[in-house]
Order: sequence, then C-alpha cells, then structure tokens
Amino acid sequence: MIVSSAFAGKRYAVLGLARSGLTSVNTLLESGADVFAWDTREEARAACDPRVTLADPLTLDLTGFAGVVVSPGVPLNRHPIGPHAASFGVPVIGDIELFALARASLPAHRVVGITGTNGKSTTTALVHHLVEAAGIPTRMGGNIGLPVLGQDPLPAGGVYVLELSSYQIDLTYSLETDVAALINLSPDHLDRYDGFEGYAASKARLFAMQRADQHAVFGRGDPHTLRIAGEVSGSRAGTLVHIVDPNTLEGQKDWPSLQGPHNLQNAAIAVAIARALGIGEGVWREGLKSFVGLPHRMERVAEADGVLFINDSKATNPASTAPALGAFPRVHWILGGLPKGDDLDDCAPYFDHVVQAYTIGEAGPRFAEILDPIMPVKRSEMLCDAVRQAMDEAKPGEVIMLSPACASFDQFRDFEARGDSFRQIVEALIADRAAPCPPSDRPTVEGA
Ligand code: UMA
Ligand code: ADP
Repeated sequence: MIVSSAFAGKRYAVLGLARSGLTSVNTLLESGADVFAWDTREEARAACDPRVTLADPLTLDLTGFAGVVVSPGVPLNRHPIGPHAASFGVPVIGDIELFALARASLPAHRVVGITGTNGKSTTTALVHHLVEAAGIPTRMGGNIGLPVLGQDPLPAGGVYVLELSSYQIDLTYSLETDVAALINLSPDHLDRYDGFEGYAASKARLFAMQRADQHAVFGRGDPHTLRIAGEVSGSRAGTLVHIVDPNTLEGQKDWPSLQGPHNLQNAAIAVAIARALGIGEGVWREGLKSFVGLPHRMERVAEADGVLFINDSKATNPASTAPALGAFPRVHWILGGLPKGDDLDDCAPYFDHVVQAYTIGEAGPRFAEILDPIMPVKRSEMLCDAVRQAMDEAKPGEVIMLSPACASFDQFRDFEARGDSFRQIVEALIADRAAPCPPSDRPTVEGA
C-alpha cells in the first residue's frame, strides 16, 4: 500500500466505499489522517475500517477538511457533493489525486497515464508488460481495476502505468504524467457530461496537468483526438508530441494477442510510450510477441462442433464492438444491455459479417428495431437464451460472440460478471444443451 506524510494530521471525507474508496480510506488511515467515510450501501459501510467515522459528507460541516475523496462511479454532474464541498471551499478529489499528492514521498519514479474511449486497458497492460520486459520495476493501476494506492511502492527508477478514465481525470488536479496518451475519442458516458465536448474536455485535462517537458502521445484515428493533439502541440516542443500512425509499425502477425486493426492502434501507442521511456526496439518487439491479452476482450472461451465462442463483454459502446465484428466473417452477434446511445452506426460497416443478431437487456427492443430491416434478429432478452438460440443456429466455421455495445448494469454487476456469466453459460450448454440457465443470468435491481 502507498502511504504518505502528505496526509498526516489532515481530515478527509471519503464518499463511495467500493474498490477505489476503500483503498483511499486505507492509505489515508495508514498515513495518519482523520477519516470520515460514507456509502449509500449499508453493507459497504459495514465493511469499512472501524477507525473511520461513518457520516454522509452531505450532512457534515466540512470546515477544515483537506478534501472530499469521491469514487469515480459517483456522478459528479448530478450529485450534490460538488456544490456542498464548494460551499466550504473544500476540493472534491479522487484516489488518483491522492496518488499525485503522495508522489513526493515516494522513491524517484515515472508515471505513465493512458486514456481514451477504447483500448485503455489493453494498452495499459501492454505498456506494463513492455516496461517489465525492459527489466524496469513497474506497477499497473487505475481504471483497469487495480487502485494504484493499494499497490506496494516501487523502488527508485520504477514506472507506474495508470489507466485513467474520464471520471478519474475529473477528480484529479495535480498529476504530472511523464508520458500521457490519448488513444481515441468517440461518444461514451454522455450521461455524465455536458455533451461530447464536455467528455472530450475531460480527457484533454490529462495533458493540461503535464509540465511542458513531458511526453504526449496521441492516436490519429479520429478528428477529436487530432484536435486535442493540435492544441497540445502549440505549447510543447515537437519532439515531445507523438502523433502515432499505426501503419508504420510492422510485424503484427507475430503478436497473437494483438490481432485486429484496433490492437494495431493500441500496440503503436504502447510502442510510442515505450520509446518515450527509453525502451529499445529489441525489447519492445519481443514484448509485443509475448504479450498475453486480457480477459473479456475478444477472448476465446470455447470451441465446440467447429463453432468458436468469443467473450467481448468489455465492448461497452458501439465503437468498441465494431472492430470485434470486423475480425470475423460470419458472426452470431449477442448484443444489448444498458445503452450508451440510440444507434449502432459505428458498427454498420461490419453488418454484413453478422449471420444473425440476438438482442438482450434494456437496449434489446431498440437494437432489434434498428437491425430488423438489415439482418435476421432474435429478441432473446436474456443472455442464456441468446447463447442457446445461437448454438441452435450456428454452423461450423461460424462464431458466437458476446460483444454487447452497451454497459452491463441493467442485468449484471459489471462487465466482468457479464463475461463470466457468458463463459459459464457456454460451458454448461456445450456439456448439455438442455442445461438450466445459471442463477446469475437474472436481472439485478440496480447497477453500480
Ligand atoms: N455510491 C454512493 N453514492 C452515490 C453513488 C455511488 O455511495 O451517489 C457508492 C456505491 O454504492 C459504490 C461506490 O460509491 O459503493 C461507487 O464506486 P465505483 O463505481 O466508483 O466503484 P469502484 O469499485 O471504486 O470502481 C472504480 C471504477 N468505477 C467506475 O468508474 C464506475 C472502476 O472502473 C475502477 O476499476 C476502480 O475504481 C479502480 O480504480 C470500472 C469502470 O466501469 C472498471 N470504469 C468505467 C469504464 O471503464 O467505462 C469508467
Ligand atoms: P477500455 O479499457 O478503454 O474499455 P479495452 O482495452 O478493455 O478498452 O478494450 C475494450 C473493447 O474495446 C475490446 O473488447 C475491443 O472490442 C475494443 N477495442 C480495444 N481497443 C480498441 C481501439 N483502439 N479502438 C476501438 N476499439 C477498441
């Protein structure tokens, strides 16, 4: 765990006690801070360290507090904590800002920050792998599911590789990343922002926090990312701004876990970051070959009777589903969940790869309406029924793929639970086509 004298003797309120919040509480307590904490869920409060004072920060007089540490899942644009803290002049921050404040107490190190709409986790894991391959001590954390404060501090010379969501950047004010990267930008999380511009502005803040002598890496696949790259170029030496062309990187056929055009983009960004860190070509080339992909991202979970089953549960918006459809010529496509928008336009270039669609979840009826005139559609509603129906239809050489283009929270705890459920269902139905649906494939009351 990371601890710092920066927090000693100070008072903080922590709102949200899941992964990010609980880790923040631990760091603050072990650093000698006085901590008030709250979560709307009683079981989360019950699991909290007894040294904290349980109190809803909205009911507290925050005079003298050093900050309110808010979890990324708390919707800042709607939640009253922002105005409440502001009325006491207290900053609303997140665990990444706590990390930024703790950095002065850590042995000399560098930080890489990776953001973008899609490809963040893959690129983060890949950069971590390349740094490790170079023999440099490294830790991976942030939105990838590993709160950075929970990691043991690195020895001098180490590199922290952080995946940063827009929610986390919104709660961060002083993180000077030695290398910052923006992979791409397309509409996502619009319920949390004042339109797409607000979302893009959130991502751009990662670069605004950097010093003028730090590296900035950009994908070049969309105009929004290029616009931010242009803005950053105006105030940074040319040698520090890297606008990455994936087509200049050769050898992709030798990287089994980095197939598809989207992974070429991720690999090219990771290589630009590795170069900025001073890692040589011999090392990163071998690293691209030996990288093992992450679960729930175009993950092959089974093969039966010549049919391949792909779990792409992490594809939570249409732009991330598109390359997955593009990767296979004949797909039985299971899609739906909590929608991020009203259309599937980003996927349209690959509609001719779809043999049949199976719609599930809240977005199911709307997606069925969109796809009906274009391809055969089954309104499956539940994941288990969709898999069963797809298995009845699929022929050898075809692929059954969960690539939902939606968030999971209408029917599952998170995308991991959705992907795990898909895997369990596939395994159960391969063993016995008449097997009952597992209990996890039932709607939950509410999402995170
Ligand atoms: N809560 C309240 N009051 C509210 C709202 C929420 O008390 O008004 C509580 C909830 O009951 C819950 C907590 O606040 O206990 C919310 O926590 P959280 O959703 O932030 O969950 P964490 O486990 O802390 O996970 C967060 C990130 N979650 C989100 O951004 C939604 C995780 O990213 C991240 O991995 C983790 O911190 C560690 O850094 C997940 C995610 O879905 C993977 N990210 C989005 C994405 O990738 O698209 C941005
Ligand atoms: P993130 O962490 O940003 O959600 P991941 O690396 O977990 O990204 O990938 C999520 C999904 O997005 C993958 O399943 C894949 O379908 C798609 N994807 C990955 N990289 C890219 C990219 N560079 N461009 C578009 N889609 C991508």
